[in-house]
Amino acid sequence: MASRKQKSTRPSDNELTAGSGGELHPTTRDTQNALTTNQGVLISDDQNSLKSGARGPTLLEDFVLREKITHFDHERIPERIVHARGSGAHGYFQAYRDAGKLSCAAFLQNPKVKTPVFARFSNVAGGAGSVDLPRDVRGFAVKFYTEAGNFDLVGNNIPVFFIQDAMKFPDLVHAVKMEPDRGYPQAASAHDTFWDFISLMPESMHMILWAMSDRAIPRSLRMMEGFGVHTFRFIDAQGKSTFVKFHWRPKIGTASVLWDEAVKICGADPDFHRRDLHDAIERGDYPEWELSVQAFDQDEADALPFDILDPTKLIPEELIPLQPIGKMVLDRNPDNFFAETEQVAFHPGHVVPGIDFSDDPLLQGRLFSYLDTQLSRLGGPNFHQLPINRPRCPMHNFQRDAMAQMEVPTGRVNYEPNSLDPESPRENPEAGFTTHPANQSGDKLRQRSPSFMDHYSQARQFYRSMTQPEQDHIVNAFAFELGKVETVAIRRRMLGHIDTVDGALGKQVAAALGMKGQADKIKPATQPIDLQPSPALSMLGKAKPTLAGRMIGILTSDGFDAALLDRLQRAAAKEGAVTQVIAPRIGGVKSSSGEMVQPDHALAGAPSVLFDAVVLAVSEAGAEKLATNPAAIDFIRDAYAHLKVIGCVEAADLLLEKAGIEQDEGVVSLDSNRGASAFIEMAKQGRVWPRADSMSN
Ligand code: HDE
Repeated sequence: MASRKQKSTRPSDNELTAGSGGELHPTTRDTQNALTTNQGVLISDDQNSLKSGARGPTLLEDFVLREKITHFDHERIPERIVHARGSGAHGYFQAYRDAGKLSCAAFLQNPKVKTPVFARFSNVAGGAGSVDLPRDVRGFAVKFYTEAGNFDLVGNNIPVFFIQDAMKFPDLVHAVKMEPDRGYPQAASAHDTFWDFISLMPESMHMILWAMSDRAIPRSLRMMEGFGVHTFRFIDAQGKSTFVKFHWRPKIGTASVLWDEAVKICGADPDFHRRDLHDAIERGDYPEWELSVQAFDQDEADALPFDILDPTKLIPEELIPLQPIGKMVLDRNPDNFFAETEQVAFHPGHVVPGIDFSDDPLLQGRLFSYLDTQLSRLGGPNFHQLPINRPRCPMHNFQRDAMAQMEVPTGRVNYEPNSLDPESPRENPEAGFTTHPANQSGDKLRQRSPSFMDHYSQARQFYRSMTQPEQDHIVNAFAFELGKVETVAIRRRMLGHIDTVDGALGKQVAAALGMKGQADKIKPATQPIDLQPSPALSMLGKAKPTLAGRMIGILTSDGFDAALLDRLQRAAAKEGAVTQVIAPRIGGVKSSSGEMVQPDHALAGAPSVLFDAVVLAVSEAGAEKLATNPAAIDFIRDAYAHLKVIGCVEAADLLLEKAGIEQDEGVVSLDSNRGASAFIEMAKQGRVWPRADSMSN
């Protein structure tokens, strides 16, 4: 056997051995890149298991093989029962100003302090390996590592929830997940068990309207709003409580994809959202959100036409405005997906002095559930010691031992009170967390408050607050989802609920399903009322022209105009957009000046659904070739059907013709010198909505 090459090197922490006189001296091996077992034994051969003879059986004695395989066998931990598929990033939160009037929370006091955060965005229904763009609610969870302990704001991208009481959560989740006998559908609510449950739970109607809206198919995790959903409390230094609702608003605005895009993106790039977040942070385009609260007292709460403890209701911001309190910037990708994004353990019960709970019965149930789930997901009660979960402030107590203990607590004292160690941790009545002394009294009973009984008014308000395209999408979403429901009685029941939400909506959905006049008659527990529409609920209504963070796909062919590409790239960069060059082949594309350009994508792997706007920058000869390429025709047809702005050189006319496209205001000529900027101006407006009408005529 060849002798092991030995070098004397500087010792590392885990490589010191005690020498004479207690002195530590280095072992004689190169630890920089030595492959070892988990016990630190150098490995001589990582290619072959130990066998009895070169062709003989493997020996049980091979501890190197067994350790490696055993570790591998246990690499996965149980995935989250909901929100299994998620993407995370590090960053910071910075308060705009001292929020002491509302809350004494340490991280809200000093605008100079940047509090580290870790955010995780997630899908709810699908497994960890499912796709990014099913129709689904998105989780929006943020862990603030504050100087007074960890605060987790575990919210969603929709401000209300399906159910009012934690008792129904397991049923809801069972109903939406794959059906238990057949094991499908994965990551999809369009099946009988989900709609059966929903049709029997009128309290879910408000959330269902949101789930059928564009909110459930976001364009990017960076373009989602986030909500704390429940009413929480802020507590000031004097102990005064103010109710608050939390809101996150993305700096680059909200945006969604169309349903047909969502379906196609799931095939073209199942990691569309995860990649988008990762790439944006890698290129220094850091996503940013503003955190606001709606703050109100008991009198204001009492004046609202619904109960602030009911998580199926929101407070229109036209009634109680948003007060911005700070911003979150995500500026660092995780180093390791498993160690950070997978092992991060959020819990709405992780609050700090200055923040407290309300009696919302859904929140109360969550306060039990999250700690409990971490025990089985992360293997025991020491998950707070994992680097991603550890508080960044000092942490001392007498909790000891248990599975996966990673600390070595010292000393004789592991109890309190004690007299043996005066330095050991003690409680702090002044600065310690004190629960707001809300007065509680009442009979013990299992009952839903009568103040929770109006299930339709806010659903109606939501629908009536949408713009026309948004309303159309809701109709289409219902038609798609209910179209997948096999049981006719469930469809009829749902049509009855939708009718109760809004008669016109009900008619359109029934017509789309070919089920006119078949809606069940629903008898609401409380008759719905007509609330004032809330324009702030519409994403399109409040969208500002922008290309920030958006992606432009430029389809090229050999002989493309290099100067035009340069103009486009510069104009797009000025608006904060990213351009990507697509070519027939990944090996390269030759510009008109003979320069070989390395494209970002081959056409076959870059359908137009991956971009917000597209450009056809082809040469005449290139257009002729592409005219016989189905991927090129699909690229254009889809871009047009998805109401995208299309920039074209004259040579692309042949392709437009082949794709059967009628030129409209959204098809912008790039042939003049002003072409690139005209295209950018048009693309900033977003989708070409009038085209939807002309296409449906
Ligand atoms: Fe969750 N939820 N949830 N939830 N939730 C979990 O915790 C639960 C609810 C939310 O990125 C689980 O660690 C109950 C509302 C997010 O790791 C679990 C109820 C809202 C995430 C759990 C709710 C959320 C979770 C699964 C009703 C929005 C992902 C794994 C009483 C305000 C956090 C885990 C992450 C995850 C329970 C309802 C948001 C099982 C019992 C309402 C963003 O503990």
